Amino acid sequence: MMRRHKIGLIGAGNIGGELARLILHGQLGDVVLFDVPAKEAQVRGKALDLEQCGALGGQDVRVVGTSNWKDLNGAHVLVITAGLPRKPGQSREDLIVTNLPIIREVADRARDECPDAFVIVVSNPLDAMVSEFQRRSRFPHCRVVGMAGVLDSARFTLLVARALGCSIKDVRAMVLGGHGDDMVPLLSHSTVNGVPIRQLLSEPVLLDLVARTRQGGGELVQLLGTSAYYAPAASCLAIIESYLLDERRLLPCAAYVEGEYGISGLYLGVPVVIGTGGVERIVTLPLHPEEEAMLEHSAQSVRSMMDLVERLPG
Ligand code: TXD
Repeated sequence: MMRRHKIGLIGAGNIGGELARLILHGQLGDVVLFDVPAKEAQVRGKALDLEQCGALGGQDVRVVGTSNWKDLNGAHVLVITAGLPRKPGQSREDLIVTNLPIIREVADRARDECPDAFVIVVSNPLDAMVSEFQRRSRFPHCRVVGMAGVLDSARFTLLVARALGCSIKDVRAMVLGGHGDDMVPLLSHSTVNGVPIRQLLSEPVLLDLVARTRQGGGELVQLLGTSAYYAPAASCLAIIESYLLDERRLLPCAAYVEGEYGISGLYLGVPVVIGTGGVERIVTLPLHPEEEAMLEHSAQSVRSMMDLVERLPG
């Protein structure tokens, strides 16, 4: 019989709830929705509601709502969205003081309960959170990634498709770097069915698309009063599928670089191959000199955030 996968969602808020629904829909595995004890009843209710959804769709998936880490025992995948989202006017970095102690606690418990899990960190500020999770849990780097690039690339892809009035299916656009306002949408590797977008759109239009991609998260926070969640959940799903189904997709994720792109010793958004081995490979693309400089600048912002993390006790 095929092994049933156990997928733990740490943080059962907007992204956790939507991701649970997507996993159920795709029957990727059983879900454990975990949140703080004060929200236990709510989370159990969410889990039951989802199982009833499965009864309608014929999806034989178990969804458990809990605040007990023991229920995460032996999970194959963990997705961490625990922590506060942004409110209008806040930067991702503003969340560090509240979310850092949370990620530290989660890392300690994950090491005890599911030491073999593949971990996707989502909480903001993303690059600092994923790095701190790995440092604290001591999980191998290949089993800890941060989700941001898949989402930022989806935003860039949509903008390119809308600017050209073409199908989204034909656009391939990738965003690298940290998950901050200096992320790097790669114009040199973005195409419409293989045709470089520089041949299709003028430079001022392209620069506008880059700026709007960088502001994509902020725009959503202004409109919703909190962070986006449908597209972030779908982005997590793409990474989970690539891992569990050994798809070996090339996805931009925050991964630990050791010399790739001339940058070392930190988590940064780079193209990685995700398969059964987790991060199986970091792919080094030839970059335009301007993009290289932007990536270094973005890495510098991540380093400054890491300096801040080191100064916060715990
Ligand atoms: O691209 C990306 N990486 C992101 C990141 C895109 C969008 C949002 N991004 C960040 O994800 C956002 O800034 C937040 O830091 C997280 C989660 O966003 P979400 O929208 O799901 O936030 P919610 O709805 O507030 O859910 C967070 C839940 C909430 O139910 C808390 O009670 C819970 O996290 N929480 C905890 N769960 C478990 N354990 C602990 N300690 C804990 N503390 C809070």
